[in-house]
Amino acid sequence: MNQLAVEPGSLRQTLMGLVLAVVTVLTLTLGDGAIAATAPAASLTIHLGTADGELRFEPDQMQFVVGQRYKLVLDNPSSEKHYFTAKDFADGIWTQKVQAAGVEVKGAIHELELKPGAIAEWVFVPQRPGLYELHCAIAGHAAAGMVGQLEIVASGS
Ligand SMILES: [Cu+2]
Repeated sequence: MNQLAVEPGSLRQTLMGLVLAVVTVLTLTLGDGAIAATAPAASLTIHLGTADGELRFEPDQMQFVVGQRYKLVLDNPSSEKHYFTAKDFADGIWTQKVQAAGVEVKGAIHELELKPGAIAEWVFVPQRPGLYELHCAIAGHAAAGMVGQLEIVASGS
């Protein structure tokens, strides 16, 4: 009754074949964003306001490359709350997640409010090249200079 016995060599080949098949299926199933999601993220930081109360983003200009994965760290070193408002930019990226104070939000985000001392991490992959405006939505802050520019450039440019 040895009908089910398999030679060790051929069993190993069968398993290797299975592994290859699974890897192939996974690769074909995952979209661009999902593949990029496993790549290491370049970490960048933007401060919302300054410790001495200046109404500006620091830095107020940033460039991103299509298809690369970024972790954008936003913090608020000032004593008042600020907004990171960049709606067109948010439409031009694929957001993997936004993480803040133990909470992870998945999916599209257009605007973040940061209270004094708050930190948030926005992990995303730029999709659409363009020059996008950033501002703080608190009354008077953009007029006082709390604006910026976020640029997405095509890879290789
Ligand atoms: Cu502000």
